[in-house]
Parts: sequence; C-alpha cells; structure tokens
Amino acid sequence: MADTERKKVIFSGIQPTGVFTLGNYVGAVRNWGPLQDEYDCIYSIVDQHAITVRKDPAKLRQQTVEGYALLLACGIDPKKSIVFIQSHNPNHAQLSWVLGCVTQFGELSRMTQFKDKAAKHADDINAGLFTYPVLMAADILTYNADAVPIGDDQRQHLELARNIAVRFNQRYGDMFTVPEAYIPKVGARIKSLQEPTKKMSKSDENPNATIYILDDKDTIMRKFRRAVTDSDTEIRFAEGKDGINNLLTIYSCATGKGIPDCEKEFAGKGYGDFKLAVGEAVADYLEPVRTEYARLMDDRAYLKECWTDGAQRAFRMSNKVLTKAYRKIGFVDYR
Ligand code: AQP
Repeated sequence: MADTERKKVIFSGIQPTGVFTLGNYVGAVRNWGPLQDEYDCIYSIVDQHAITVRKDPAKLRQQTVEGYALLLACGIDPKKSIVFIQSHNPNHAQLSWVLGCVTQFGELSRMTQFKDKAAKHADDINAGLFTYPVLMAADILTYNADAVPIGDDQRQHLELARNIAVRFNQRYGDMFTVPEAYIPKVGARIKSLQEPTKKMSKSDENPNATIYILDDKDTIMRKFRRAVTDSDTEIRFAEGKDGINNLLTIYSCATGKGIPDCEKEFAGKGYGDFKLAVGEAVADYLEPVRTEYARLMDDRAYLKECWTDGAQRAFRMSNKVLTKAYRKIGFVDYR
C-alpha cells in the first residue's frame, strides 16, 4: 500500500495502577474497540508511567497482567490491533530522551497533573513524575500516530506532545505527525460519586467515590445509592448540579440515550429512583466486561502470547521512526 493510502494510526495507553474505573472506560477504553476497523490501532499498558508513583513490584506485575486482560475484555482484539506492554518496547524510552531535549522546563512546570500529583505525593516528587508528559509524547510520536483517544484530563499533555512534534519538525525537518486529540463529546470527564467536582480516579481513598469496572452488581448499586446529589429535587443538567450532571452523563453513556431524553425519562421522579436506575444501567453495561475478564484471566498462556506478539510488532513499527529521528538529529548510523 502506498504511504498516501495508509490507514490513519491511533495510539493510546492506560496505566496499570488498578482496576480501570468507569471514568477510564467511558472516557477512553470503550472507544478504542470501535476504532479498530477504520484505523491501525496501537494500545498499551503503560507500566513505565505507573512507576512515577512508588509501587510495590509484585503489585505492579499483577496489575499489569490484569490491565492487559482488561483491555482485551473491553473489546480490543490483539489480532486487529497492536496491544502490548510499554516496557517491552524500549523505543519509547529512547525517543523520550531525544524529545526531552526539545522540551522546556517551563512547559513541564505548567502541567496540572504534575502539580496535582506532586501535591499528593509530596515525599516523592521524582524526576519521572516531572518528565511524564515527555514519555507520553514519545509513546505517541514513535508510531507517528494521527489521533489519540483520551479523556479530557489528558488534553494538556496531548497539547504538549503536539508542541514537541512541531518544534522537532521545525528544528530538524519534517519528521513527526502532529497528533490530534480524540475526546468523546459525552463522558470525557466522569466525576467522583462523592465529590462530583473532582474526576473519578483509580486511587481515590474513598471506596464509594469510584466505580471499578469489575465491581459486582451489589457494590455498584450501593455506591450509586450513596452518590452525592444536591438539595434541589429536579433531575436536569444544569450549572451547579455537579452530582446530578455526573449521574445523567453516566446514565447517558451506559444506555446510549441523549441527555435530553434522560431528563425527560426522569421528569417528576425522585433522586432515589434515579440513582437506582443509574446503578441498574451501569451494572448491565459492565457485566459483559466482567464475564470476559474472568475467562481471559484463566488463560495466562494466551495473554502472554498476545503481549509477546504485540511487543514485537510495536518494536518493528516504532524502530523505523526512531531510526529516522536519530538520523535527523545527527546520530551516526552503525548498520
Ligand atoms: N474520570 C475520568 N473520566 C474520563 N476519562 C478518564 N480517564 C481517566 N479518568 C477519567 C482517561 O482514562 C485514560 C487512562 O488514564 P490513566 O492511565 O492516565 O490513568 P488515570 O485513570 O487517569 O489515573 P487515575 O485514575 O488518576 O489513577 P491514579 O489515581 O492512579 O493516578 C486516559 O485517556 C484518561 O484521560
């Protein structure tokens, strides 16, 4: 196939920092499967990003395997897409060094995720936490990805990756594709069920704040029953109604109905009934993922076969880009 006819390339990754949340699923991972027919997709469990926060090694290993199985359970087909574990392809770290040399200290200092995580982990503000967005730029640029499906919280990092690509191209000649963010219109930022101004996060200390995609139905129902709402009584999407807005968004994503239709469906109903309906819809929505995950976790040999193949394909594809970038910079060829 001539280069001009090539399918567009998609890259995205998720950290193995725990079971994916409903936010990860709705904002990112559930959108990855449907892209596989139209694009060349590359999806990664980004374990190198995960060590920017101190991790128990055994736990990281376990969560990486679980994360990989979850990706497949969420509909990613390792035959159609390249699905691999980041540390299995050394080219990300190699390119990251190069890109770090065209990234300014000031740019990294402005990243809100760095500021948030530095505040949260004040005893370990390591250099990796600071340069995390450079590695993320390398993840994307090493495949010359055209688009990156992410949640809204990654918008700033993607913008930086674009700036790095443009700067490299200006300095060394046309090299990297400048990637576009692909952010869903609804569900790009699912909020905590307990503090609905904050994003839903894997590592929230309050277990009622987060729906994990492997939660069973009873747990899901309990968490929604306890979800924070407001002192109003109307189920409508409006300024200042963060809790209800979040629940409407979740219901809309789980059922595929538009927000106005969801508002109509619950007109005149109470918050209690609404929360139960959201819980039921989410439990049904996540059930196929739980079932498929359990099946996959019983077949470790298959998982290993998939990530080995994924790593080899990822390496081959990224190596072409890295070699070209090295030449552009002026590194001497050895072959
Ligand atoms: N609440 C969210 N709503 C919509 N999208 C979200 N994403 C994350 N949270 C939400 C998207 O999920 C993808 C993978 O995210 P990540 O691996 O960067 O990790 P995280 O889940 O964002 O990290 P957490 O939840 O904050 O975990 P901890 O607590 O361990 O740091 C991304 O595309 C992200 O946009």
